[in-house]
Amino acid sequence: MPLHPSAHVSTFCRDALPPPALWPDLLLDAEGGAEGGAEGVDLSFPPQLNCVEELLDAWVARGEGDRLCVQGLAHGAEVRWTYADLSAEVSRLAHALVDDLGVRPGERVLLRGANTPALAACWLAVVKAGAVAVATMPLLRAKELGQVIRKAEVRYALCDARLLDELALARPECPTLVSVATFLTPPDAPLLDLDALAAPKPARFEAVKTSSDDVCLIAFTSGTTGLPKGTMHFHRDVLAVCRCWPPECLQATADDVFIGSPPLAFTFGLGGLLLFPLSVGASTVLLERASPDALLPAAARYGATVLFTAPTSYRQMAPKAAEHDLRALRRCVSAGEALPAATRALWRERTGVELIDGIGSTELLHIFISHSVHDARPGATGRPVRGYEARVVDEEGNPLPPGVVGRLAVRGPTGCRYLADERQRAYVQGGWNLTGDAYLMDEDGYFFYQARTDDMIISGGYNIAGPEVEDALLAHEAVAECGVIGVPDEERGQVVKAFVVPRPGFAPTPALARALQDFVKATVAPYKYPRALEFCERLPRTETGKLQRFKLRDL
Ligand code: 3UK
Repeated sequence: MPLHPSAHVSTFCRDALPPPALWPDLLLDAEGGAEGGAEGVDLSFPPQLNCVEELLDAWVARGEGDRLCVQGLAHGAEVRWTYADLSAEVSRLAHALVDDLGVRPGERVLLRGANTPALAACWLAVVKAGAVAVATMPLLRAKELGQVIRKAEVRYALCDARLLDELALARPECPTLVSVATFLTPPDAPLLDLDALAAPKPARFEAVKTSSDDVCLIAFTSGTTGLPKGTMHFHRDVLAVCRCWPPECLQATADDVFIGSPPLAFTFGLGGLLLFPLSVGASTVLLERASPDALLPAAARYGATVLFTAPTSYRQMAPKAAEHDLRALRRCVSAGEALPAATRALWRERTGVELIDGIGSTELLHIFISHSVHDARPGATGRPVRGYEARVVDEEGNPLPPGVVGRLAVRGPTGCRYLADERQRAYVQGGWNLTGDAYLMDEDGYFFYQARTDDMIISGGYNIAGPEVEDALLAHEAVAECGVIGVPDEERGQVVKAFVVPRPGFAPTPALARALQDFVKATVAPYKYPRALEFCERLPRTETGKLQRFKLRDL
């Protein structure tokens, strides 16, 4: 499939795309792809497309500019921007980027900040100006920032003034980075203040006429080994994910108020807290701090109706949910790691809301297997989202029958394109994206997560999935959180070991350990029970809520 003529002046992104033979199959309608898309979803895109024009400016053009769009804090004060406000702000910023910083189409612009209206405006301005947004997690340190900047040959950085230190530390090692501007800059600070540059600019900026297959964002994903991988996504990919999962599974309307915790630098957060609300004309609340303790009161205060966060966050919030007025809440989405059936049940019991689980990945941009509130099945992630196909395959890539555990393979309108990375060959094989997850599909086409492929525990000849054992433990009243891994064992190869964080009021005694082991034996096949069990105060997790099993193994 030939690409449309690019509007990029910097050809870096096209040059860094994987060779065509290593791309995944793309299921798009006519124009773009050979396969044809799904019924009921428009996956055709014009040759020329700037996704910000569609997501933001189109609402103003349709006379909906007065609708509430973004809420959050700026310099400690509440911000309430309408679509017209945000559109004007984005235009002024885009002028500043082009006129003052010299940003040209196709150049990479790093974004660094916690979730705020200002960060969202910067992201949209970069993309509207035809440049490429490289958003980074606020907790990244100089070393990791340097890796990202060098890999994506980033030329400009837009940084929340409060997070400048680590970026400044990285800078000497980053020859491509020519300028750093700040937003949310304190008055009189000796910094290149982006907002001061933008303030006098016109409130209209003609979006750069990018091609629908020009790259507009590079999202970095870090595994446990090697340099972070940059995944490249097009303007049309941004619209494709808005057209697939949200209408089918989330069913949001223009009156919804979105809120949640995932950073905009994590594509789960970018979609859930920016792209999806804009795509339906709804509003979004961007919180700098969204720990479970902060999220509940914020959801109540803003009257949030749609919530996005990770499974552990739902589990931690559930006991306190009754203390807050969450009557407006109608959709709660869980992703990032497996949702234990116990957490689903607990959240429903405490809030009355059935969680929507969905598996997505940075490589595929957003969720590709999920369900609506009406067809949730405890323990299952769901079925392929329309527009996507999924199957379970063996080592050679052959489909396996229902009920058999194998590797998850997915394809759809979006897919993996690593920036100049040999690991492309591992993620995409025979046109299918291999996510690295072990799954099984039942007779009804529901997909059941087992474990990460490299995390399957093999003990005494049995294959055991840690998350299943975790699920069993989580049903016990004494367990706040837990993580299950395989540890080396002379006799059995590996044995199942559980790390358990006890709930307040439960003492971490040998008697409790034995009670938990017996509890697991009584709920799942006894050979799966944790022969080793250790209590701890907290579990190691990433900024995106994922359990770091490799750290448990190193303990
Ligand atoms: C795991 C899940 C079971 C799974 C993501 C929604 O998590 C996201 O992207 P990442 O690149 O990680 C991808 C991997 O995370 N995973 C995610 N969701 C689930 N496992 N059940 C789930 N519901 O191993 C997957 O391969 O960080 C999630 C939307 C956008 C995203 N980027």
